[in-house]
Formats: sequence, structure tokens, C-alpha cells
Amino acid sequence: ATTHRAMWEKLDLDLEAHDALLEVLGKFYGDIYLSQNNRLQGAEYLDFVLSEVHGLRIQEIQDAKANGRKVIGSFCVFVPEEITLAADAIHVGLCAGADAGTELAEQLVPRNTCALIKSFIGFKMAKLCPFIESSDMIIGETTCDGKKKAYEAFNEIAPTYVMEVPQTKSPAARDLWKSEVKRYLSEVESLTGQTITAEKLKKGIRIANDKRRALQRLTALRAASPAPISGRDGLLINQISFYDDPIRFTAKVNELCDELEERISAKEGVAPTNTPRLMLSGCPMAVPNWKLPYVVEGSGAVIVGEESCIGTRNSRDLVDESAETLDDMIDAIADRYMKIDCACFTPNEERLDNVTNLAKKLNADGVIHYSLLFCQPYSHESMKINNVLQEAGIPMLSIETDYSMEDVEQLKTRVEAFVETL
Ligand code: BJ8
Repeated sequence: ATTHRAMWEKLDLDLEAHDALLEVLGKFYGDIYLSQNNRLQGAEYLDFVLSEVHGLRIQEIQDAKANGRKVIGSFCVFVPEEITLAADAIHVGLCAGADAGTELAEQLVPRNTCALIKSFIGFKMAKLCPFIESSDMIIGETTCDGKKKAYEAFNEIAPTYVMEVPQTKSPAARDLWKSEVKRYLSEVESLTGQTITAEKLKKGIRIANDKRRALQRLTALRAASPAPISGRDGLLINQISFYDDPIRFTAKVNELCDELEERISAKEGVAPTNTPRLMLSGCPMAVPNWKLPYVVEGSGAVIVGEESCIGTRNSRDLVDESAETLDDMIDAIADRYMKIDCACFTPNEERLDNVTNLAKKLNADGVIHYSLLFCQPYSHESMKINNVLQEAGIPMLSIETDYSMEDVEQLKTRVEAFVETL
């Protein structure tokens, strides 16, 4: 721990505030995760990664930097990881899920900004995030209005390269996106001093696809009854996918899936067979935003899937691996990313089908739609999703909340009432 302190000091973190954050996080993790029954053996990996997320993982990243590798931090699953990996750089997720530095953030963005945005700004301003401080390049993107305006302000305290994500799925939008993928590729080349060849990009595509395949395998196994893994652990695996080394992560998730398969054939689970099964859908839940899963699984239900960017939206689609030339690979990457059904697109009809199909595939008895307060795109879509799910005979509860713990009791009451109707 003393070596970690020296490293945090070097990264110019606010040591006192950071200690306080780690303490709260540790307690929170103990209450929400370590208290669970029938956890998988593979959960040791999750506990370890999380306990060392600001420790050993940052040390690894610092060591890689000392060997000349670069670190790229992003806030959105639109930033093509394949390209980062092709340049032998490290790709990390930066969006934050804790109520820290909110008051500071409100000096830079309006109060009626969603908690996710305030959190990443607050973490930077309060000097709490070793991942931001380790990043050689920070990537923003033009998705929702909240984010795109926030990056203008954020750029003043942390230089931010912004990718233009189109708002529609027209052919012109796809052309724009392909040109943005190419612009990102050149930017990564100049940051790293590497030339991205077809061979290197092929490898980057394979690493990212393997990670997605492991997550797809996990998603499919969660359709089993009784539920073989808790929603809390399912979410944590998806959260960790943004921090850990992708090759190690893939191997560990596949091991965990082997264990799940054994459990499923032994008909063992984390909750009895008749436990109501719920799917979460909506805004991403970044570490350590475990509030809703905690409430739901404390209300007699089990979560069987997450339709979000920290969930199936990030693993559902693969990049076609058959391309051989660099330009064909870039096309394959552009096409894969254009399938992302983020609520920032208009229209975004495919998400309606994707949510319904996933809920059916996972044998969910109901869906909880989760929007962060002040998130226009997802609160709008919550209404549409409610309609299509109703037609499909799948009940839905819409929740709007933020990162504070003030509404936990109220959420519990609503979730319990919903679970009783299932
Ligand atoms: S691809 S979901 S990661 S943009 S919650 S900041 S939308 S006001 S996060 Fe996202 Fe990329 Fe889309 Fe996925 Fe805005 Fe809503 Fe806040 Fe949000």
C-alpha cells in the first residue's frame, strides 16, 4: 500500500480525498458484493480486480507507460478499441459512477446535468481518478447534448479529442463515421508513433472480438433457470471489461463461464427457480454505481441481464473478421459501430426490437428501465420501450434516479411493488 501511495502522489491525486473515497468504496463493496451467497469461485478474480483497480492495475499501466506504451481514456463505447489496441496502446473507460466532486463539477456544467457527466468532471477536478491522470489522450464524442457541451468545458481542464458521432443511420452518416474512424486512427498513430498496418489492426480486431465473445457467452448462460450468477456480479464483469487487460479479462471470463456451465448442468443457482427474473435496460452503470442492482436483488428478484453500454450494447455486435486490407477493416469497424443502438440516435427503432428480443432470450419476467435524471435520450426512449414491451406482454417499471443514496428507500418500495405483480 505504501508503494501505491507514492504512485498516487506522483499522479497528483488528492491523497486525503482519495483515501476517503477508497474507504467508502470498500465498505460499499463489502455490503453489496461480499455479503452475497453462493458466489462463483471465479468471483475471486472480480474481487481482486476491484480491490486493486486503483492499485495494481494502475501500477501495470504505469509500468507499460515507462516502456513507451500510451494510454487512451474514453467515455463512450463508440471509441474504437480495435484501433487503440492495434497501436499497442491501452484503452480504458473513464466514465465514473460515484457522487464525488459534484459541487466542483457544478462550477463547470449546469446543475441539471446527468450524474455520469458530473461524476467524470468531478473526479478530475477533485483529483480522484488515477485512470484520468494516467491517460495520454482523452476522447470525447458528440453523443448527447449533455456530453458534447461538457467536453467543451472539460477541454479547459483536460485536453479532450472529440470524435463526431452521427445522429442518424443514413448513408451520409455512415460516411461521416468512417471518416471519423480514420481520423481517430491517424491521431492514435501520431500519439504512439506507430504505423497501424493491416496485420496489427487484424490483431486488435481479434482481441476486441474475443472479449465480446466471452461476454456474449456470459449473456447466453444467464438465460438459465435458476439464475446461475447474480445481476450484481454480471454487472461487475461488464464494468471490469473497461479497466482490465483485455486478454486476461477474456481468459478469466471464459473460466467463469466454464464454472457457470457446471452450475447450470447441476441445476444450481444464486436464487431459487421461482425467483422473479428482471432485466435492466437503459443508461450505463459505471463503477461503483451498484445502487439499483442492490435494491432489486434485495427485493426478492434476480437480475438476468443488462441492456446498456456496460452490458449487451457493448458486446452484442462483432467486427467482421474476414477483411484483409486496411481499408476493408476500417469499413468493417465502421459498420460494427454503426449498429450501436444508443438513444442518442434518431430514430432508434432497432433498440426497441433489441430490448424485446433480449428480454425474451433471457426469460425475463419483467424489465426495469433505468434513466439517469436529466438524461433526455433515455427518458424519452423509456416511454417507447414501455409500449413495445407491453405489446409483447412483458411488464416494465421505469426508474429515474441519480447517484445519491437518498432515494434508496423509495426505490425499494417501488421495486418491491413491481416484483409483487410479476
Ligand atoms: S453509446 S449510451 S456510452 S453515449 S446518461 S451522458 S446519454 S445524459 S452515456 Fe452513452 Fe456512448 Fe450512448 Fe453508450 Fe448523456 Fe444520458 Fe448522461 Fe449518457
